[in-house]
Amino acid sequence: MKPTITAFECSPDGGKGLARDTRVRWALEEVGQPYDVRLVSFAAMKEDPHLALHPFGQIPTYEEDGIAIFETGAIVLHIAETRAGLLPGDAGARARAITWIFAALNTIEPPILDLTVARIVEGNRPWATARLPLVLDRIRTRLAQLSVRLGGAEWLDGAFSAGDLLMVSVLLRLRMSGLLDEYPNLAAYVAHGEARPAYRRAFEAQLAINAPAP
Ligand SMILES: N[C@@H](CCC(=O)N[C@@H](CS)C(=O)NCC(=O)O)C(=O)O
Repeated sequence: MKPTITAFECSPDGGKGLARDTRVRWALEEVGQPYDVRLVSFAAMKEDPHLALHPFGQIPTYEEDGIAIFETGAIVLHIAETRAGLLPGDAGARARAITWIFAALNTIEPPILDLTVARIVEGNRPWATARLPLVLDRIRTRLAQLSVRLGGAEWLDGAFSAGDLLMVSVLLRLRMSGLLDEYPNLAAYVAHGEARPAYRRAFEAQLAINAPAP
C-alpha cells in the first residue's frame, strides 16, 4: 500500500515549497517511495476527521498500513528507518544523523520561525521594531555556529542523510530574508540540497498544486 500524506489544498506560500509537506515529499522521493496526497482545506484541518489524525489540526500527516502519524520530524524519521537511503547503516553515524534531525527542528528552526512571527504575525505591534533585531541576532548566532561546524563539507556528517534533508528544509525558510547569504557555505549547502533530483521532484509536485493561477 502506498503511503498517503496530507497537504494544504492551497498553500499560503503560493508554491514556494515552505509548507512542511514538501519535506515529507522530499524524503519519499529520496527513498523512491511512491505516495498519494490528500489535500485538505484550512476548515477541514480543524474538523474531527482530520483532528483524529492530527491533534493540532495541521499538515502534514502520514498514513500507511495501519500506521497514522503526524509531526514532520517523526514522519521523516519513520520513512528513513523503514527504507534505505536516508540513514547510514553504521550505528554511530546513524545516531549522529538522527541528532541532526533534532538539531534542525529543535535548535535551528525555532528562531527562524520567530522571524515570521515578528515580521508578519506581530509586525504591527508597538514593540515589533524593537524586537526584530533581537530575533535576527538569535538566528545569526545559530547560523554562525552551524556554519563553523559545516566548514567546507558537502553535508553535515558524511553522506547526505535525513538530518541534511531537514536542515536544508529549515534553512530554506531564510531565503527571502537574505540572512543565509551572510554565510556563504550555508547558502551553498542549501543550494546543493535544492539541486538534488529528489528535492526538485518534491518541489514540482507541490508547485503543481499551489502555483498561483496565471
Ligand atoms: N511541528 C509541526 C508543525 C506543523 C505545521 O506548523 N504545519 C503548518 C503547515 S507547514 C500548518 O498546518 N499550519 C496551519 C495551522 O496551523 O492551522 C510539524 O513539524 O509537522
